[in-house]
Amino acid sequence: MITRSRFPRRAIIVVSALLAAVTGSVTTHAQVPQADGPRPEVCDDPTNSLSLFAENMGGGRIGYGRVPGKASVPGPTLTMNEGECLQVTLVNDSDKRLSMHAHGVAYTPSSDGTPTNAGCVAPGRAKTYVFEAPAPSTRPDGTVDPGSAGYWHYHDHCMGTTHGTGGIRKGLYGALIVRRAGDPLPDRKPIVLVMNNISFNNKTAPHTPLPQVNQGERIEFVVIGHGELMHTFHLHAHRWVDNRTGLAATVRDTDRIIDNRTVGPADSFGFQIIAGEHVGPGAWMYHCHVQGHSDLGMEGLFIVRTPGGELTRETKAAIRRYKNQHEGGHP
Ligand SMILES: [Cu+2]
Repeated sequence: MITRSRFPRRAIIVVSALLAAVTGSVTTHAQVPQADGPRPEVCDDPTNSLSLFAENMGGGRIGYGRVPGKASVPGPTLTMNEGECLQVTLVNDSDKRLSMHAHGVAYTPSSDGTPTNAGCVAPGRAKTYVFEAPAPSTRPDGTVDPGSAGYWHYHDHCMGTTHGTGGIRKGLYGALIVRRAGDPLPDRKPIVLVMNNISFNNKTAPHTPLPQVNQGERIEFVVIGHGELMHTFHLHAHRWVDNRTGLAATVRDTDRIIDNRTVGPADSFGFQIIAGEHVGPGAWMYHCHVQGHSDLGMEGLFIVRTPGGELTRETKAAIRRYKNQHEGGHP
């Protein structure tokens, strides 16, 4: 529920605090009149808050992490539900200016994460960003506000250039999932694959992710593009629907069913599959289908174990062959 705030934020905090003192609870979204013109309809009180720590990693990489010393590429997957508001405090433990810029959600200029809107964080400093995931609704004119549910992402927008080109190149990116009420939840943490120049997650085979899951589990993939190149993402032996969730609404659904999708810079999509459905356990390749890119190492394995969690002999042999094919690959 969003409001047009008509008082400065400081006043809203005071009002909220007073209400909390009186009623023992905090209002989620203050409703106050407007004095100084319209301002963006972004929440004032977060539903959830968390910290991200950006820091230098090995191999010239820089990543985001949930706790100091645990940065990763990609950074932590952030998840919101439509209607929620997320506050993220970014702590810059690296030696370069950086930020966090989110796709798909709503924010005021101060949470834009760009140099233009003074959203960068100097080394040793911290900054708090606030993001809202609007829910769909009907506007007064009868048209539809589509909401914000989707497979989105966040990334640096300050390092190297005003577009964060240097930060993205070094690994400052991650997935942001906004769910709609009723969306099915996966059985495991989402598998996030970022096609960043000639790499998945800044790695080439055989160092790309090799996620292992059990046959029959509901598995969620999030695929994101970054860098300078156009890619195509292909997953072997599985298929999904080319829509918001990757899921068919009914058995008569007419949306296109695909197993390969174009991914340009900052494109993102996701889907859920049942691991090994119709095909069983195996080492199932995922790769960029631009042939020259896959030949340069843009590939990995989606490893489906038996329902009981065992690797079959055939799967083990395939993993060995895959590793042998890529001996000497770049870490
Ligand atoms: Cu490619």
